[in-house]
Amino acid sequence: MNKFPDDFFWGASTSAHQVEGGNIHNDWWLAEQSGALKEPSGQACRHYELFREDFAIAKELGHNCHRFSIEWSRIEPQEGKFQDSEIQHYHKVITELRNLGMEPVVTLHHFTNPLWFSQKGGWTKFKLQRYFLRFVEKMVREFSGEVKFWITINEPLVYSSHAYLLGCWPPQERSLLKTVKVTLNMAQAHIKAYSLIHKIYQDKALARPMVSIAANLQAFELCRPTLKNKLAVYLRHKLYNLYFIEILLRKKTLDYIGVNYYSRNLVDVESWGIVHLLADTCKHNHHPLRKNSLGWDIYPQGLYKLLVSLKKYNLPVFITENGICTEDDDLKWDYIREHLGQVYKAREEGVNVLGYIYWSLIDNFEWAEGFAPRFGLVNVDYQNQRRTIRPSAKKLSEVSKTGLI
Ligand code: GCO
Repeated sequence: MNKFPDDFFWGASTSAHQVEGGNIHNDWWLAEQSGALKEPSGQACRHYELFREDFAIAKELGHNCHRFSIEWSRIEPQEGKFQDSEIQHYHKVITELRNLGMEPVVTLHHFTNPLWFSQKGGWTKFKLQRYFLRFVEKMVREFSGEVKFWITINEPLVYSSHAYLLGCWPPQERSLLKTVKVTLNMAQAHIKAYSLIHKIYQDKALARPMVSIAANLQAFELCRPTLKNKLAVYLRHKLYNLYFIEILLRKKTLDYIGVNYYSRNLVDVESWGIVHLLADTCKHNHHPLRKNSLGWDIYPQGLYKLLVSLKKYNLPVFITENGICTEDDDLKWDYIREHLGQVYKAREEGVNVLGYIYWSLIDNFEWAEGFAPRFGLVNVDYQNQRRTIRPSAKKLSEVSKTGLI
């Protein structure tokens, strides 16, 4: 049997809008009310009230860390009007985690924006970054004594492409120019936030924090070994996986690399055009794999390959998300076990992986897909908000408690 080190982090993740319920002051809520999305988030998992119960479950499962996000639109529902009661709420959240012996990993932007911010133009406008930075400064001054691990922005490229290129998330636009602007503005915002966060810790004579983003990495694989496909795999890995990280690395603004990994992208390009090179995938079910309930390929080896490809940056890596939506709990356990095997293998190869955070602790609101996909370690019955721990969660908990796989 293989053993992870005793100080390895084991945990699960959530994000505010997906679990809390009642986040009425953000851009998602508005889009949900307009009927433009599959279903509204509504009360979601009522985690805002039930966080203590949910954390007690995580504790029982042997977790020693927990990732969650602070909802900016709760803290600042109107421009410049900061809500002390909401700040106090997140103090309670963090205190509860600390009391249970779980290291908080705190995300500052997880896809949602305060409505006032998005109505001014949101991330498309360079100048508006200052509002995000003001929020970051406030949060970090508030929570620096209790938090070591920060994630400034979750999956910036997923956000910019879904909201501004594919048009499936608010504000549902289709503009390449805006997509590029949003991506670069988010990179700039992270770079400034990084210095800001470090400065606050220095001023307060606190130990150095660990600051990163959560980068969505995909395994780009060849369907057929043609020249077009090889070029496409190379370009996509560079552009979608590494480009953003490398901007931040050049400015020395990553203390670790947060990795969100789910699936494979099977590259098969029809013609030489740039759009084809950047987007075409195999449509013929060549090299079939097991799939999650959203049809994403299950490809554990991809995680190993990606982790090894990050080795050259010489930074610790934190798996900040990895998970599967499925009704088949045996498949869920296979997914987790096999991915952990790949993490172990990458560690053997010298990749300094600090921890593994499963997505998600509880079933939740999967954005444009609504509540149907079941990613949770814990089943949520949305009729009565009852939580039921899945057998796969108990198996993972054995690993978390012993380190053995
Ligand atoms: C993301 C987000 C999560 C998702 C999860 C499953 O990666 O898109 O961080 O909010 O719910 O990844 O798709």
